[in-house]
Amino acid sequence: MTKPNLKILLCAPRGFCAGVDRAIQIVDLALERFGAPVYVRHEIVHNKYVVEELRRKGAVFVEELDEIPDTRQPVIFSAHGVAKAVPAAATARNFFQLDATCPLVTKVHREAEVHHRKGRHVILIGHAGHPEVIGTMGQLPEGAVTLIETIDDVARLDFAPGTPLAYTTQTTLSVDDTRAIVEALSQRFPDVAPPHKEDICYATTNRQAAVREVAPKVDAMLVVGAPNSSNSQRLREVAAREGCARAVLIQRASDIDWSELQGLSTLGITAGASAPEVLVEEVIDAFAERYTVTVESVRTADETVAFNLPRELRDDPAA
Ligand code: 2E4
Ligand code: SF4
Repeated sequence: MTKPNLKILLCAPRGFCAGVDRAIQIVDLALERFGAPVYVRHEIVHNKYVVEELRRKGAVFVEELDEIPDTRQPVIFSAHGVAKAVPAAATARNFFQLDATCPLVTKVHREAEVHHRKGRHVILIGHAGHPEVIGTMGQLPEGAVTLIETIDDVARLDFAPGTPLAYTTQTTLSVDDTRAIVEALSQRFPDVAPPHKEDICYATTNRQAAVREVAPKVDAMLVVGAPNSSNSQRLREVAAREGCARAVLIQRASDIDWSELQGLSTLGITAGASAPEVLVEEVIDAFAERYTVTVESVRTADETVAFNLPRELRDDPAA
């Protein structure tokens, strides 16, 4: 029996960003230099495959520092960043700390601090309960940050007239939703201080743009990524909003619901910033078993961003 044809449009850029690459490298190098175990607070990035690979090599994942025994082995903070109380508690226990927080998240942390120092109340646009939001809110004292998630939340803000305000955002939000929230915010509070440079990061922006380009051209869009991955969830939303009726988030090939994906002639594939390319390849291979596939890359941006490793892990610490 001949297989039906399927044209796959592969979004580019997709998958690992510079912050994820750096975070995983930090765990790998720590294992190499200091041996197992190394402790990692929270999933280093939101991907089970990545976490399992590192666990296999000797990483021990915990949610909180009190799960870690007294040790001189490295304790690594995940790419999403941590509240100030976390390194403080680690220092109190004499832990050897390695910070895998993405430098673009750290940038938001420092920005929030500057606003606070200048007497501004900080409005954070983000998703409640997400570790990055917990980390950013935890840069400032209790009550100094107000979290908003939607345009409706803007209407509910009740600052006294004349309160100096600033806003910052989570790095992985929907570019379109955030624009609308910021517009509403600036309308209600014309003097609200914006970020120096956009807080939604380059990788989030570029991955969403590629999906926006591909989604209208395909019968279905698969986003390789985890349910707890904010940036991956946003990619699925963008595809659905661009009119792609079947926009689905899958962790890997075994998640594909073949009954839901019948009658395809074109398929878009992308991957969240925390999803390794090997899982994209696995998905393409699964389709190649059922279809005669042609794969075309649709590139909407080139990425050259790379971040330095923490000093403790550089070959030449003076460099
Ligand atoms: C830190 C900041 O934040 P999200 O849930 O998208 O994290 P994930 O681990 O999926 O992606 C990496 C990352 C880490 C993104 N922004
Ligand atoms: Fe950093 Fe952006 Fe990647 Fe998040 S998605 S780790 S902020 S580069």
